[in-house]
Amino acid sequence: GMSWSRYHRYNEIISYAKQQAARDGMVSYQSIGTSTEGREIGLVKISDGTGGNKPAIWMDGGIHAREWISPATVTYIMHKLITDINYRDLVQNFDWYIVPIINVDGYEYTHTRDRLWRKTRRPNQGTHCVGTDPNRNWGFKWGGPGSSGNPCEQTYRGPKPFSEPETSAVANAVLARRNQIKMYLTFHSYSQLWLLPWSYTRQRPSDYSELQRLGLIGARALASTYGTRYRVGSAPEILYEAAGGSDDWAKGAAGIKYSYTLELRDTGTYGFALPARQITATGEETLRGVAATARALHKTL
Ligand code: 0X9
Ligand code: ZN
Repeated sequence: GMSWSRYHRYNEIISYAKQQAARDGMVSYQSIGTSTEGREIGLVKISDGTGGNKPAIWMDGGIHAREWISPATVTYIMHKLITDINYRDLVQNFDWYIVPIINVDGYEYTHTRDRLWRKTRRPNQGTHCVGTDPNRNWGFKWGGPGSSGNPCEQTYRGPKPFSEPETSAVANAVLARRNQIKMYLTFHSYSQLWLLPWSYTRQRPSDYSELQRLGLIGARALASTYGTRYRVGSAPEILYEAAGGSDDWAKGAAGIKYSYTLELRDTGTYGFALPARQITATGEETLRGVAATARALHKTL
């Protein structure tokens, strides 16, 4: 099993995912690519296996290395979808694709060298500064506002779109299932925000009110669990403008209508160093938010 009382290393999370796949016929595991340092990027599929693909929901975590609550929460939700009968409807109505950690090298680096590392670990040419911001590296409106061309900055976009093997692997896995995936959810921390498209521009997409409707349903269900309040809105309106993120790419390039970034707990008391004793509560409230949004999505299909 998995303990929720501490944050786990990359190997533990991947082993857990593989164990679930070995034990439960509803769960499968595959590698979708390899990081710069040679780590496997794992994708879990949860599907009740009545043959044929259903509408699907994609969830990923750990784009940013230091945001430990993200892989922990995604793993918690995965665990509940597999084991808790209260969420069986969600597995009957949707296939779930889950990547617990995208930036696997960066995640390990935050455990061994630098707790506050954010970027990937690929060396850059002509500088000693290492890494690319994997949430400025996606190939939709790449190079726009809020991204840097300087490899020494935290928001370095990389030398070209999908220069990082990690973002490229995830993008290819999403594209291969683009017609099946109805919602894209990516988990970051911190600030307690349910972010709606777009992030690259202040302009709202034409379906903004529909995206906002499902976001508000999620945020309300999340808050009703332990009172954790989220703000719902686009990044330029409630955070900052930033181009090259996975959320904008999922909507703008992969054509997935419902695309959201969740910024999990907290609002700054602990920030990225959220204590492990908050994993269960964060996992539980986020699960309820995701479940409510997924059920509302199902009604629209
Ligand atoms: O800046 C980011 O990538 C995210 N915030 S974080 O503190 N986790 O780094 C916000 C991402 C919002 N979406 C896009 N900018 N596309
Ligand atoms: Zn982040």
